[in-house]
Amino acid sequence: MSTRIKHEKLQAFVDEAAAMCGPDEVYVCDGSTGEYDRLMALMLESGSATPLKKRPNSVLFRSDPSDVARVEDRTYISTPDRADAGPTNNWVAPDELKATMKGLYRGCMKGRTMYVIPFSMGPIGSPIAKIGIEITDSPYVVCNMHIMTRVGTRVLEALGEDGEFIPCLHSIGAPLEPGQKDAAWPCAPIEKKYISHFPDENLIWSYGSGYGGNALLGKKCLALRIASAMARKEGWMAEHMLILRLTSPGGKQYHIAAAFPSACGKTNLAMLQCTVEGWKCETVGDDIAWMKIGPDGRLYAINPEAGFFGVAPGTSYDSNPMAMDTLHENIIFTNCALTDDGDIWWEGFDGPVPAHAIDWKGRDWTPGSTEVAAHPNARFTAPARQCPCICTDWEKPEGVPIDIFVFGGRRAGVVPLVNEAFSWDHGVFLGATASSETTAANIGSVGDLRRDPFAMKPFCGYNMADYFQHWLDMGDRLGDKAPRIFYVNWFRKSAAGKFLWPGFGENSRVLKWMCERIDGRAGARKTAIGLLPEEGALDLEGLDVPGENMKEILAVDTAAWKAEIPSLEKHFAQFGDRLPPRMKAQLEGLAKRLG
Ligand code: OXD
Ligand code: MN
Repeated sequence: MSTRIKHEKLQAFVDEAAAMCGPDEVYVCDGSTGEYDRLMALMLESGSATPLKKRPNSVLFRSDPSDVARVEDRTYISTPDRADAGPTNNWVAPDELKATMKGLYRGCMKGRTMYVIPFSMGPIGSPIAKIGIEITDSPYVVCNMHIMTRVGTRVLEALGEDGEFIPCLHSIGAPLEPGQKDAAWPCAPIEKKYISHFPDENLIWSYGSGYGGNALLGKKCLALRIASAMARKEGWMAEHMLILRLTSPGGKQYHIAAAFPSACGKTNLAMLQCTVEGWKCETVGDDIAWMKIGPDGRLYAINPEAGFFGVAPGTSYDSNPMAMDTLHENIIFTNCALTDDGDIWWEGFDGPVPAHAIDWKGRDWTPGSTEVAAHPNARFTAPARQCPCICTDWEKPEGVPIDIFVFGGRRAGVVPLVNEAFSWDHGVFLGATASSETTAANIGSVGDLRRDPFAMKPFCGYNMADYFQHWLDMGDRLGDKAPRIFYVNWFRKSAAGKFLWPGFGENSRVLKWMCERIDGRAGARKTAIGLLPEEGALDLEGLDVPGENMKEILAVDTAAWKAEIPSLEKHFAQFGDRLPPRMKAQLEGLAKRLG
């Protein structure tokens, strides 16, 4: 039985969507386990989900091969003035985009149920949380939202009769005629997919895709694109950042928020297993941080999500044991391979490669095949509470106080292992110029250098130059309570192409140095690009990295940095006179220091 709505504006949103999309039925989600089980049973019965014998209450989905990832070139920030979306976003005028999408939405839910999902980003009642309502015709989306967010009646109760909510309309764009057999993964063709954001109205319209961030609208659409625009107006921050707590042997806690582009090991860092004696790491979040200034003037962060939507390939007991131990039960896997004994598998999984599997397209697969068994963007949807190293305070309504911001990227050369910013403005400059080499997970040729400011390029819901200014404004407000800013590169290689730093758990040594910097206990040497660990300041006890590697990885190659200047200038030039003068001054300062 559908839950009753007592909120006039919400009822109007539901009625309008139903009139436009024409579903057979409307169902308001209560968020119960029974509801999840019922919907999953329907999908198991129809064959769109496959049960996994080896993992209780876990299933595998295979998406349509055309619907496997976020579609950045079909993603729009639709503001009345194009300049407000900025040079890094796709733009169509709101009237035009709405007219096109209304044409697609008309009758698009025929033959289907329209689900109304009340969800909270952040613990219900947290002063940092926000409520959204997702309307969708996909039961897969409902079940994923059950894991990724807090959903149901308790959210409706928090909303009351006139609370604020962010309307999110989603359709897979595949109406069913009477008697028509449904596809295992219904969706619309690529040219009909639209992931649209109207920041002036706090409104999200998504059409044509059932996958990940295109369809689970609480994540990238609400918690980053719309929230970043709201945060600017309201004076807080919505960032593409993991949050972790590090505890020293003496019991002192440090909270770190870190931003990295895709495929730079964000989930691995969030679930780090410290190799330095006596230090402990706990996970607060692996993808998104919402931060507000607290009564004491410090910056407090919550993880607005309740689950992990992690990339499966490459995840193993070697790379991320905590993630592996999160995945034993209650998981939705998408586009992984299926083994003959009823388990999932992907490239990089522990143990022997199975002699036979069913690949993500549902075909027989054997080792040596020219194709991968799991799609490179195959995912697990996992409840965060199942993570063995989830922080005891991960749902604390007021959040955790952030001490340190880290930016980074994947660079084979030039950028050293770690670098501390001279000042807040310099730290904002490091974030604004963050760069990474493309991997197989990105479009374009592997190894191309891309600027991905604050790892927010695909997620900033307004003009990126205004976003830099918002960071500067937040720093002005935080003053001496502002977190310290660092930049890392775990991926530097030797001339022979070998990684110089072991990474993974050993990264805790670098985080320890940052904590000691905060406490004024670790030394740094001043270089043209920032403050680097002085000789002996990094704790390398028990680590088998040759001295010459350490020297190379902490070297500042002035000529190579000078050669970066034109690319930095070009990057900033795209923002024209909207670029904050303080950013321009930082670039000039760097050029001057390099001589
Ligand atoms: C993600 C991403 O899925 O950043 O988190 O693409
Ligand atoms: Mn992400």
